[in-house]
Amino acid sequence: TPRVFSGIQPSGGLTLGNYLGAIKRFVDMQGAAFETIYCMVDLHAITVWQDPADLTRNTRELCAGFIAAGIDPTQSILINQSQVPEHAQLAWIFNCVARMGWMGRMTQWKDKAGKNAEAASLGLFAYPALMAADILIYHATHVPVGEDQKQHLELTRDIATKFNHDYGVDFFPITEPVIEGAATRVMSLRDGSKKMSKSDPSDMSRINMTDDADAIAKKIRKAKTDPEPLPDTLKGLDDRPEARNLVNIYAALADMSAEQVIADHAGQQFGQFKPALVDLAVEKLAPISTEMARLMDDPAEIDRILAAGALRAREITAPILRKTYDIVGMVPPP
Ligand code: AQP
Repeated sequence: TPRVFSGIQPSGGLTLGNYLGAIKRFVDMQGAAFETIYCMVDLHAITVWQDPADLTRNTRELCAGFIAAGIDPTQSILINQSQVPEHAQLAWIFNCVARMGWMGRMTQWKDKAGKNAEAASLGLFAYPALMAADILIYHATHVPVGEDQKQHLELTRDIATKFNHDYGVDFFPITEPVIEGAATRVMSLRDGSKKMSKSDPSDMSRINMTDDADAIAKKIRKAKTDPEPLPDTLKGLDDRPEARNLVNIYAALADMSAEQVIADHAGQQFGQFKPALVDLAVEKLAPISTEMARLMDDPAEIDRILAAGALRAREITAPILRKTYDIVGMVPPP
């Protein structure tokens, strides 16, 4: 069976963008067709400063979010990155395979380091090599992600290709990004040209997975739109990023295509469409946030789930790391 790996950073609360672009699709891939491994990537999170107590809490809350959204920890392997040391060990090897120039071209690096790259952490620069290691330490072949991760996945392929070529082996697979669905790029509710992000300073720009029904309703009601009614074809949304975003969110929440949503709501004003979206969002998201809160009441149980996941993961990662060291020429331990 093909193996799926993906991760999310515990760098703040989960957003609707993380849910629709990632977690909901992780749930869809769970089942007989794939072996699924999902990860809280805490080592990635600390590439920018994280308050230690917040990091612990956010990691547990992310785990609760995965489970509440439908990831079954007995069916999928659910892990916290730092508990499976082979991720970081393989990342070092990949730091020596990847080239400075490749990393310097990453748009996420350029965006996050900004104008003051001298002050950014070395870890932020090396981020994509760790991400390649996360994936390839499982020989994963499929990686479901949002649109923003496409470039990092291309780099993962480059690293696998160069490693295989340099050492004359056919060891690491060339991974396929899986960027599908109506909401591969959920945009900010305040600005249709920016992606919805947990680190946006404005809380009104995003829906958090912990928001209650009132907060969800308020944010959607206040979401930026234009004065035109909804068109009768998708094409009519081409220059209307905010309207397009709300249609995409509706489609992804309802498991419909954006075309279907337009067909059903053509000609409606936002005064009509937004309340329909509020109802749908509350119906789909409220049970998840309630379940997250329930799970968070028992952090020891979450820790047990993560520990069990790490044991299962290491059955896969330890032999792959051993083989990698062997290929590289490291003297094996007795
Ligand atoms: N707005 C989005 N639309 C669709 N998918 C998204 N993802 C994130 N934002 C959107 C997808 O969620 C997964 C995990 O992302 P992450 O938390 O590891 O990193 P990120 O992309 O940096 O997420 P944020 O929310 O934007 O965090 P900050 O603000 O800390 O940078 C990925 O699959 C991503 O594509």
